[in-house]
Amino acid sequence: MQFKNYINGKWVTPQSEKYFKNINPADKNDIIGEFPDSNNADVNNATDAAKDAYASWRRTPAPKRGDILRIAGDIFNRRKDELARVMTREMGKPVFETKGDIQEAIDTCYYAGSETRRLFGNTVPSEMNDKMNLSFRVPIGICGIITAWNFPIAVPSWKIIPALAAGNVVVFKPSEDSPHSANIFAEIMEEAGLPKGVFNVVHGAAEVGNSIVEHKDINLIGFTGSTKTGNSIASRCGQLNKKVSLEMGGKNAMIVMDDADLETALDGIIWGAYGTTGQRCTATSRLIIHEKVYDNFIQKIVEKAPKLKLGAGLDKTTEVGPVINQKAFNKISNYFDIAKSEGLNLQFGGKRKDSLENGFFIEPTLYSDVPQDSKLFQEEIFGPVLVATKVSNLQEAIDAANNSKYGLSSSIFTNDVRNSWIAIRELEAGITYVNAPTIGAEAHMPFGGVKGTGNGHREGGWTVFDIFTEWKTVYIDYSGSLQRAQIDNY
Ligand code: UN1
Repeated sequence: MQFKNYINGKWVTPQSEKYFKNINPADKNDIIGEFPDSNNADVNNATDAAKDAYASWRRTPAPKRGDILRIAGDIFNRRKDELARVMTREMGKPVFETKGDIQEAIDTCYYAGSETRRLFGNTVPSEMNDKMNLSFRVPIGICGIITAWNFPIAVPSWKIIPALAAGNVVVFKPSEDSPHSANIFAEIMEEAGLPKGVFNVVHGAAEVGNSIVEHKDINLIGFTGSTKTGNSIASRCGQLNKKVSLEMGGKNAMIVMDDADLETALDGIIWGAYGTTGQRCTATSRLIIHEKVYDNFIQKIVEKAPKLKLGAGLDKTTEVGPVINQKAFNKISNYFDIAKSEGLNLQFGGKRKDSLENGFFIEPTLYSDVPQDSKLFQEEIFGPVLVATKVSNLQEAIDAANNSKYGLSSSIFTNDVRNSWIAIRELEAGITYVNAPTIGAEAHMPFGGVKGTGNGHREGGWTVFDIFTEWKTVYIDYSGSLQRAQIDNY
């Protein structure tokens, strides 16, 4: 089956007349369909449509925009089961996880939809008599949204829904690994009543991404993906004077202190490290354990993790799905070779799942006693690979956690209130969990990271509007004569 782009409220074939194949990562022989391998002309068409639509969308009363977004939330809810299966088929994670992915979008629709009745500004006294100062949020214009495949609905929704709530219009380039989910996203926005041209989907690869970044009418780029691509987009946006928000890699650490509840910490590490097959930017990929409980805790993981059931996400009994594609499979396998050459201590895994040869299946993996200068301790692997390190006190644990170029999420398991507050204060990360793994962000809270993870922005919650709006400052003088600021009043 051939799928189309969604431009100006219509499903259209690409100007390029080229297509790429999307396959099921759990079964390479299952072809989901062909999607447009679009070009510059397709991006131009989408941007022209968005530009036309912007004129009236930005003037639509914000609460009316919110009404449409809340209806979109209702439709995501109605289509949850069906969309979850589509998403699982194209990106692999089990259906209970893809349902959670959609739930984040539902939450975002309801939250951002109701935020349109606030979008508060500030009213401030003037320095002068008979004058009032105020400031309020205004939209930015056309937003180019470029996202990854690991949360095909949730992550785009974190950007697209608040962008629209604030009165912007969108040109969306989904990942080539999750294009079908993006088309259903567009169907839902259309059914919710979004006017034509306000939201457009252009499928494709780097050419589409580059055209979006370069387009003179696109005012903002919202990007989630690799650090390498994000950095190059940001430098180009710097030259073009475009606003850019980046959400890139993570190498998130979980600390387990000697006073921790080890059974909860065990459940936490299994979910944090191997849930979504480790393919979350928030995945728990480093485990830092107090020496007093180190051997015991490693042993608990060794007993539990290898029993996780690998398989196709559409199978109800599956706990861990495949990795996304051949490239990811090769990249992760290469880390197993690096681990061998570094002489790392393999506890389990470290190889493909041979019995599931039709898909990209990799066994959950644990290396213990991993030195902090190991590539596996430092680099984002984006797979079911966990490294563990031993420390002798809280300060060493925090130093180990902070020994990373990334700073997205972090976690500490402890029952000591002092340990937890010191960790909250000292961990260099945008997010810190106490007694929970590094995953599980909620849609109404700020989401993002420090250091190599981002560029200072926070999606989610109220802070996302700092990305998708500008401030308009207004001075209203009702004195009836000219009052010169800083001169006549001093
Ligand atoms: C991501 O990996 O890009 O907190 C987002 C979590 C999810 C979102 C992850 N709610 O892990």
